[in-house]
Amino acid sequence: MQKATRIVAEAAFRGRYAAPQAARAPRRKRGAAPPSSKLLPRGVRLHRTIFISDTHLGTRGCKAELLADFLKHNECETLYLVGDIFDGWQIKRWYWTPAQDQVVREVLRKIEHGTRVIYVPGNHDEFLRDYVGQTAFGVEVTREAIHETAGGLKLLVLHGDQFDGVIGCAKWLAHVGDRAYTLALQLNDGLHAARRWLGLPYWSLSAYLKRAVKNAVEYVSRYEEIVAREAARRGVDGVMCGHIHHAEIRRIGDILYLNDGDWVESCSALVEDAHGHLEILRWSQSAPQSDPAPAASGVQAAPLPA
Ligand SMILES: [Mn+2]
Repeated sequence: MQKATRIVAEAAFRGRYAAPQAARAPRRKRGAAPPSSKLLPRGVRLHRTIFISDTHLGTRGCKAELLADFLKHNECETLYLVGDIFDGWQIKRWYWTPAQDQVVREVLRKIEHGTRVIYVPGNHDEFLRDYVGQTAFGVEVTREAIHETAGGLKLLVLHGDQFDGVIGCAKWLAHVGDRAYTLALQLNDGLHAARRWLGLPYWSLSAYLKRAVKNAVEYVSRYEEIVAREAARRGVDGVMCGHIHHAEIRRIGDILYLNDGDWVESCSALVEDAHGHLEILRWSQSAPQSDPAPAASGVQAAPLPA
């Protein structure tokens, strides 16, 4: 059993995007009573809104135990599933575990207890885009959404894959850069021996990796800028997306750029409290500790296949 731990990040943002005056009363769901902090069991936190994406259920990469644990210990009035929740691309190699089952049960339990769940499909679960405008099992499916924070900010909520074509950096190289780190260390010795045996000249793996990481970082920042530009064009205050597996809260011009990360590597969610404060939560097995500032994450900026 995973120990519930919470790592708080981006504390600096606390208060910066808070409600200018008193927070507005959150909108109540029709019918079921909303979750109330008075009734919460110990160790459970109540948020106004939780955003998660890129859980890639159905793959081996999905950190389902941690995700189920997170959902168990974090309640909310509204839960946004910001795409790539199920991985339909892996349907031929479908991988399902009791923990992944538990994730689904946790979401359904939330609905039963009055949480509004809004599902914005991504590219890996685009088969669900056929259900846009419909509600299934209490989950509202929509192409994109506008979320208004308790502080009155209008956030455009979308997965973000529609910007892939205009980024102009090689995503596959960013992807390779990410994968290369884990593989390279294992392959390094064998690779050098093999190249020597084949009579090939020395080839610097580290130089290659440096290039790949630089590309990955460029990819992320290009993506963030393009998404923010779209948000500005749409006249909203901010944009909440996923897709590149890189959690972030930052200002880009007048736009508040928010990305809730993923549950393949970083195990992160973006949460809003009753006053409209926005923060990134990272869920981990280890003891709670402060999360370094986003810029300090360095090589972890490399995105995954989005
Ligand atoms: Mn995606």
